[in-house]
Amino acid sequence: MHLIEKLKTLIIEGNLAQAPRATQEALQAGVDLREIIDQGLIKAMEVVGERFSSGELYIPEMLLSAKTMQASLNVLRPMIADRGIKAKAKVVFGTVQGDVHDIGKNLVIMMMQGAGFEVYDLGMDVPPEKFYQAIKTHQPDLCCMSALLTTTQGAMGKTIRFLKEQSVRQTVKVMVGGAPITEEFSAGIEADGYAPDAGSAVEKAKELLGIR
Ligand code: B1M
Repeated sequence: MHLIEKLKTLIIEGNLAQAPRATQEALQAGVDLREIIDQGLIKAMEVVGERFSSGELYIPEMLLSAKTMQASLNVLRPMIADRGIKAKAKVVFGTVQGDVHDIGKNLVIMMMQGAGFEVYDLGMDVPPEKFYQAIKTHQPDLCCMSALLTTTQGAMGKTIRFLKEQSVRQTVKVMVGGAPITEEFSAGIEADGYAPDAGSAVEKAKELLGIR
């Protein structure tokens, strides 16, 4: 099997033991770094995202694929730094103020990293001021917020209002998600987009940023 196809299959299967070795093999065989990332890692996570969204894969399998992708990415990291390969987009991401649920956020972040995004993880219980500071510091293309409680989803609107007051709202797209969040809620707080799960979150982010 072609080395890239082999690597892609290992990531889809979540084969944490063999994928990093296959990544090394592809490098040693002279496969271009960009091709390993785009056709191996990113393509694999696209497949995983689609299968998760369609209910064919479940959270544990998706987490394992994401971990496998990250292990492969770690093999490539020194070369990526050397070559100065640019991320597809910059993202700041946090679970909103008052909310400590971060499993879903972490999953979405792993999928975004799999898609070639550079993500700054602000953690959980993130107040509006911290989102603002991160936007000032990192100048991201996208600001992502996650909320799992009906009592904390209001903090998303509060954060967007704060970004407006500080005059940075127009510099960044805002995407929201989490179990209680709906399309209507997202529109009501004037977010730019909403996604129901980790697979579609990557697709939505690309759509918002005009990335194909
Ligand atoms: Co909590 N909890 N919890 N909890 N907890 C829920 C959410 C709850 C539904 C359980 C229940 O009552 N049935 C309920 C919320 C009720 C409500 O408000 N409607 C609840 C409650 C009430 C609470 C406490 C208040 C309990 C208490 O103390 N009395 C408390 C609140 C603490 C706080 O935040 N201040 C609390 C605490 C906790 C733990 C700390 C124990 C733990 C969190 C650990 C952690 O995250 N590190 C916890 C857990 C684990 C859960 C459940 C069981 C699982 C949540 C989860 O991780 N799901 C949850 C019940 C349930 O869902 N079965 C529950 C898996 C995860 C992959 O899914 O986070 O939905 P999810 O993420 C998805 C999508 O939503 C989407 O993609 C992800 C992957 O597909 N997504 C995005 C998420 N963010 C996105 C962002 C995007 C796009 C998509 O764009 C930016």
